[in-house]
Amino acid sequence: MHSPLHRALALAEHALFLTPPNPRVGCVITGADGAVLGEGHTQAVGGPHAEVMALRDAAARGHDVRGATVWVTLEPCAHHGRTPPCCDALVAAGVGRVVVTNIDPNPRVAGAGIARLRAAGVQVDVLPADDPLARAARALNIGFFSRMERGRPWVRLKIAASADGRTALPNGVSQWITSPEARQDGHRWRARACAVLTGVGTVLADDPRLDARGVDAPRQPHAVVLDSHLRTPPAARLFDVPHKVWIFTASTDAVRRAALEARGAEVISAPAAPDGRLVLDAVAAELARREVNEVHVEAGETLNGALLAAGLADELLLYLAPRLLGAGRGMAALGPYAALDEAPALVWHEATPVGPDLRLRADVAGR
Ligand code: AOF
Ligand code: ZN
Repeated sequence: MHSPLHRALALAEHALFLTPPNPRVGCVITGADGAVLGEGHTQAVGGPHAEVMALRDAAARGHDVRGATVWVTLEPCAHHGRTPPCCDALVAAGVGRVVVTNIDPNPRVAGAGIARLRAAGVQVDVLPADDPLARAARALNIGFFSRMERGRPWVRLKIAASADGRTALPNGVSQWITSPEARQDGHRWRARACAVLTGVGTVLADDPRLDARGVDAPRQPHAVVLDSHLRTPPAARLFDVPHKVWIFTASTDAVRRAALEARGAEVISAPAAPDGRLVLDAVAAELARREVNEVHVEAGETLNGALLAAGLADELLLYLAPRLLGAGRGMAALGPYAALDEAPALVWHEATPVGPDLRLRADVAGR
């Protein structure tokens, strides 16, 4: 059955590039006859939430929302964050019922919004967690849920490869294995992330800009470089883009640090393991502390392998080209394993043609 929650979810999807680090939330208000009185979605961070946008929309259309039903894709907030609590706005407006897809995992909300609505006499219904709409609303904000529930971002590894999984020829040539259509699609995935992350090896080899281009996105993800020894060149192209640049390092070289800071980077000290590599768990925790929900990784096989081995890679976003390269670089430096069950397992959940290529998505199965 088509419920107003489907419309609310579609509104939330419209906010895909807009709201991070806030979750994308949609809200529809219906009258007794089911007619839509108002609707809206979360605005850019610091702006109004979905419920407030829907209440304003109803007011602008001249509708009375007393006794109305509110359909919203996340529990209305109960806290004073950058904006006042939505549950209070709904109570003040006199709505009769609120239907929510998911409880807000933010510990400052986490059921308190629902409790306050009920205490004010508003009927509140929450979908079961396995309802397809609840799942879809959660998936839309997978990074927000990850940050709130696990204290770390949702990490998506984007890899472009040949059909036999090669990301570059033995001589290093990798541009362009996949098509312009696949590359453009990849930019949409960059744009929805809070951060685009790579390793210094990729910066030195490819000089990527790490921005989202050709996407109608109102904000740019942060660019993050993992750079143990501060080898990022101050002339790197990623500095030419109007995004924040965060460089994680274990180096204490003040001269290099100053040169990068002069280019606008924030240099962040992180612990290193005895082998000199950054402790990835610490980097992930710091990214979450900085309100990073989704991390879009475009790195080489070393960092991809390290993230997978550390259990920090949650999802693969693969673009496979219709070409066989034979010898060449792989997707992720892992193993060698002696048994199949030692190797990370995946759960495929999407296969879509993009131009001449295939986009494949898989979750990394927890072990
Ligand atoms: C809602 N409706 O549309 C969204 C919510 O700093 P603030 O005031 O913007 O609050 C951000 C928090 O509000 C965020 O972490 C999440 O818990 C919740 N997001 N809540 O009622 C919305 N986007
Ligand atoms: Zn709110």
